[in-house]
Formats: sequence, C-alpha cells, structure tokens
Amino acid sequence: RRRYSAPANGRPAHLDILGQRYPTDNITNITPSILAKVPLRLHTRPKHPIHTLRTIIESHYPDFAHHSSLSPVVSLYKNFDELSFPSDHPGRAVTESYYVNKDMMLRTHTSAHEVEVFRCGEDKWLLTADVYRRDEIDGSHYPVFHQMEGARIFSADAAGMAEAAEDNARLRAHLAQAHVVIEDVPHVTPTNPSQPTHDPAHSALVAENLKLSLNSLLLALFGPATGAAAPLRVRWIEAYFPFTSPSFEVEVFFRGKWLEILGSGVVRQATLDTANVPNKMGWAFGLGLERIAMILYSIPDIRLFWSTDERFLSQFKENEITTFQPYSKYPSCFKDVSFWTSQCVAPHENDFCDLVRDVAGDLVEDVQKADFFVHPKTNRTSLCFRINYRSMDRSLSNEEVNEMQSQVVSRLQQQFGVEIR
Ligand code: FA5
Ligand code: MG
Repeated sequence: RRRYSAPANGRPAHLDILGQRYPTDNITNITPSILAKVPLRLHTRPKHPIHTLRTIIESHYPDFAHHSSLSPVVSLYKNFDELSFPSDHPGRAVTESYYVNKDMMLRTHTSAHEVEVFRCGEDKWLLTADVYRRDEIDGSHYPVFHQMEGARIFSADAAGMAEAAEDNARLRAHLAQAHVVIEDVPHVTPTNPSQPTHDPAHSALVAENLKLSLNSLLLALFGPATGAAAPLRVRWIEAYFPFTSPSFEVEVFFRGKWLEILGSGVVRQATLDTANVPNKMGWAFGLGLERIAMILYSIPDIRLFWSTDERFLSQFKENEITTFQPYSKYPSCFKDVSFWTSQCVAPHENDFCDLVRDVAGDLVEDVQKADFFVHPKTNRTSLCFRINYRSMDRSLSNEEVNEMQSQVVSRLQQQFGVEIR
C-alpha cells in the first residue's frame, strides 16, 4: 500500500510515481514524505491560492497556450544538459536535487520543459508545475513548490523584430499611465551580453519585450494591493542562468522588503536549435507561485499551502485574492540533537532536514544548525541541530514530540552511524 517499500539496505527496490515504476540505485534520495506530495498538484485545485494565482496570470496572457499536466519525473538530460548546464553545476549534486535514479529525477524547475514545448511549435506559452529541491526548513522554504514558466519567441528576421517593436510600443503606452516606479538595468551590457549569434539590437528589442510584458503582469498582480498612495516599485537586476543571455531577476518592494519573484532572460539559441526552431529568437521567465501568493494573500508560513485544515481551505474563493486571517499560533517545542561523526560521512544539512521531514512531516516548522566544531585531537566533528516542532492546527503533546524526537535520533544512528552525545 505504501509507495515506498520497506528499505532493506536503506533504500527501496523501486519507486512508484504517478503510475510508473522506476528502479532505484545508489543515488536514489526521494523520501516517502516527498513521494506523498507528488500527486497533490496544488495548482489544479480550484479555490486554492496557487490555483487562483495561476488562473489570474493565465488570464493576463490571453493569447498564450497554457500547460499544466506534465510529469515531474524528467531525465537529468532534460533538467540540466539540454539547457546548457555545465557538468559540474552545483544544482546537480545529490544534496541539492531529488533523484529517482542515475537517469531520472524530480524536475527542479519548469525550464526543464522548455525544449519540448518549443519543439511542439508553440510561440507563446505558459506552463505551471510542481518543482522539487532539497533545501533547509523554515517559513519560506519547502522542498516542493510551484513555478510558472512563460515564454515568447519571434521569428529571427525583420518581420519578427517589427512585431516585437510594435508590441513594445503598445506595452510602453499602457505602462506610461500606470502608478509604478521601475528601476531598470540596460538590456545588454558587457557583463550581461547578447549571444554571439544575435544582433545586439535584436537582443535589446527582445529583452525589452520581456521586461515590458512582465512589468505589466506585476502591475496587474501587485498594483491593486499596494494602495493608491504608494506606487508599485519593481527592480530589474542583472542575473546569470546557463540557458539565457542576457539574464535578469526581478524584485518587488512589498511591505518594506525587496522580494525576488522570478528569473528570466533571452533564450539561448542552443535551446531553440535543440527544439528544432533555429530561426526563432525570444525570451523566457520562471516565477515562484508560493512567493507571490504569500505576499498577496498574507500567508505567513509556506507549509500552510499544504494544509487540509478547513480553517485554511474554507477561507479562499474561486479566482479571487483575499487576505488570509491567521488562526491562533500553537506553542513551539524546541528539541536539540547533538552527535559526533567522522568528518567524511557527516550528514549534509539537507540530509538531516529530509530525515526530520520524514519523521515529523509538516509538524516541523524550522531546523537550525545550532553548533558545529571539529575536535582538534580526534578530528571528529560534533554537530548540533535544533528542531522546532509546531503544528499549524493544534497543540502537540509532550509524548508526541518526544516520540518524534526519539525517531529522529534512532534514524540518525541507523542511517548515518553517528554517535549521540
Ligand atoms: C529558476 O528556477 C529558473 N528556471 C528561472 C528562469 C526561467 C530563468 C526561464 C530564465 C529563464 P530560480 O532558481 O531563481 O530560477 O527560481 C525562480 C523563482 O522560483 C525564484 O525567483 C523564486 O520566486 C522561486 N523559488 C526558488 N526557490 C524557491 C524555494 N525554495 N521556495 C519557494 N520559491 C522558490
Ligand atoms: Mg534565483
């Protein structure tokens, strides 16, 4: 019945994901709590904030094709190589990503589908999906989140560039009347260059179309929420991605803070060549739906998106953004675990976080590395992690917390052979 069969030597013989069976091997690191999230697909649940946000963004781009049902299991080739990631890119590490086995993984970003969608001949499209990254545990990081990829490509000739220029004029006129302050960076610079096969003037036109299209979306999303007195502030920043150049990130100033919302850029020609559309040129972006939903709905903790509590779910209306009314916070319970380990097999912080999530699920709010030192004589490492157990829905009993903590301790001993201090 369980999707994760009992690990004999620490790992199951196979993983069943969305009706497909995959063999495992020595790099398999998907845990049962991650597997349980795969079928949930929050972006497809009416009234859920992630679904509403997706619908609002889709309606802002009415002539774009919409995709939302591609499998999260992709080849390493698709997630990385096809997008020009170098073979030593840190995102490929087993401590950063979830691997089914040496060939297949859970996608870490929606960009993994760029080539296949371009290959279908789509020129304007949006794609929404669940993505997976091994990460720390706190109020704004969760190992499963949702991204929306958007892209537009033009024919790489005079007609295509005229189309871009015309669209730019239309969008510029629309934004000129808006209550928005935009901090821009140049479209193309020596540190954020156009690609060798691109005319820099074409690159600038396409980058400008990207910026105008997104500024108009951000105005539609955040403009009403900033209030009449304060203009919306948007900041464009130079960035780097292996699959775009020039590349940009966007931040929005909201409630006193700059928040990173998305990554974007002019699509690398290699991607379009692989997709069999070498005569096109265009842009792509990838935005984080939880980040935006937390701001717009005032949702204070990223775990809440996964809550099945009626006090959470009943608050939302179809296709309408409302302010979340938090229900009372229940008490925290902090527990430390300290242990000795030989330095070469010390568990990575992300390994520890996955272990804790597997035991405690969403009853863990936060994990902090509290202490770390290497014994000068024995060369052994001492580590201490502080776990904050707190339910979003109820008070936890001491017995319950102690039981979870003792499971964490025994799994740590079994899986990593550590010596508890
Ligand atoms: C990417 O994932 C690129 N694929 C974006 C892209 C697409 C660039 C197309 C160029 C062209 P990044 O890792 O920065 O980039 O993630 C994009 C967005 O996802 C972030 O800006 C943020 O909003 C969101 N995001 C990233 N990590 C997390 C996380 N752990 N939790 C919640 N949201 C996250
Ligand atoms: Mg980023």
